[in-house]
Amino acid sequence: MIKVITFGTFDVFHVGHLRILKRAKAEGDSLIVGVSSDELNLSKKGRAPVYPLESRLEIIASLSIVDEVFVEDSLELKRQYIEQFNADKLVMGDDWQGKFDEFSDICEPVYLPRTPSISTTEIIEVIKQVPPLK
Ligand code: C2G
Repeated sequence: MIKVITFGTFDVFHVGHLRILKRAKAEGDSLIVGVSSDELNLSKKGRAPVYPLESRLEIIASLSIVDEVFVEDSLELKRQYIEQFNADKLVMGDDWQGKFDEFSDICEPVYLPRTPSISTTEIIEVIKQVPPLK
């Protein structure tokens, strides 16, 4: 039984998020997802998420490939989360390449290629440009 853990904000859920979760699940037998709190997102990205934590948690928890969700309150608690959930692998997109290698004493870090040409930031920009209805 290989347990996989991954982390993210998953704001304005899109196909890039879905694909990384599918590929994370395929790395093992069960998938545990840490969803960033609103405060963590604000401190990481300098803006509040569009979808509040409750909505983001509900979306992720409803996916059939996801076995467990929890709230990621701080980037500094990663080691604790990995131990708490007994994770064998930590999967992240390659925008985090090498960033979690310090945990290789307790689990295997795996970095997967991001889906090109889609991001929450870009979606927000595109929506901003939509002209108002006459
Ligand atoms: N992702 C992807 N392809 C995209 C966009 C995102 O594969 N086009 C992946 C990211 O690499 C990440 C996951 O989707 O593994 C979630 O992305 P974000 O919500 O942007 O997560 P982030 O804010 O980077 O939070 O402790 C780690 C952080 O909580 C990660």
